[in-house]
Amino acid sequence: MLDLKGRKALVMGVANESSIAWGIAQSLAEGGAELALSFLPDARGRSERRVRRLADTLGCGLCLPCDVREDGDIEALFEALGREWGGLDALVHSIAGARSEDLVGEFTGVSREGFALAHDISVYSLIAAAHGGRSLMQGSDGSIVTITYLGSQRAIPNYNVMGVAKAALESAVRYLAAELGPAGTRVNAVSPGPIETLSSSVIAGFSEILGATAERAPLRRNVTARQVGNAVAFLCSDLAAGITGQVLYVDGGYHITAGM
Ligand code: NAD
Ligand code: IMJ
Repeated sequence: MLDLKGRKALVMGVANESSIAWGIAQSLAEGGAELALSFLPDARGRSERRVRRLADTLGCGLCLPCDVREDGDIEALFEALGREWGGLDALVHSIAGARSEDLVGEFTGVSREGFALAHDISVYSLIAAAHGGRSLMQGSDGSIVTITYLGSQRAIPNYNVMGVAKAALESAVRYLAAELGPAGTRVNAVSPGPIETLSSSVIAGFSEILGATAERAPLRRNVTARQVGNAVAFLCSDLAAGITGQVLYVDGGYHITAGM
């Protein structure tokens, strides 16, 4: 039985109710975990109000701002968790970011700055969070989970610099798993198929991508954020005690197919 009672879990990356991170938070809460959410703050406090309203529905009192481009924000986040909880059992990273102009057209046109930004937000942030949470997770059979995409392995139209960043993210999962394993911390990634969220719905032709994916996937349907959340909850639980350094596809089997 999946049981996360008494486990303390941080979920990074809830922007709104369609965020994959929100599906993950719901699944972890259903498993009995106590939650903290971190969000990207904005000047007007709008995202904070939105995320707090969602957190309240799960009885989650800890909503903490964290812009992962800021070392000080990451330090402050884990300081606050140390103060409030004194330990951490699960850390979920569901964050990506690139310039919109780098997610369309020619990959060779990416700028040095655009490349660095995508890797800073989407890859370095996982390493920095693992570093920040490391001492809090020590001795608790901790679990770190990040969210990747098939564009790390295949040249998917327009995914471009994010594909390179996701390949680096999956490699970081393996290096983190190797380093943190001796302290009992497991590190894995979940790779969902396309889901309509803030980060995907702005992509040109996204509804066509959803349709084509559902048609070709062995399960003949798209996946939901809750299905991703359930896989993350599994990886955070003792049911996955033997799994680390892995990329688990939650994509209806799409990645095994070949188009002809
Ligand atoms: P989303 O927009 O809801 O989530 C992305 C999150 O990243 C947001 O909460 C955003 O605030 C956060 N973020 C961006 N820059 C940040 C910064 N500087 N500091 C802190 N947070 C920052 O979209 P989503 O689709 O739920 O994306 C979550 C993860 O899922 C991403 O890693 C994405 O690559 C991955 N993913 C998405 C899909 C999809 O089709 N939606 C498929 C596979 C993988
Ligand atoms: C993103 C771009 C191109 C093709 C894409 C995607 N496909 C899918 C996505 C096929 C599924 C969504 N995805 C997996 C992502 O990781 C998206 C990351 C992302 C999206 C945006 C959009 C708005 C913006 N910056 C972004 N940075 C990262 O300004």
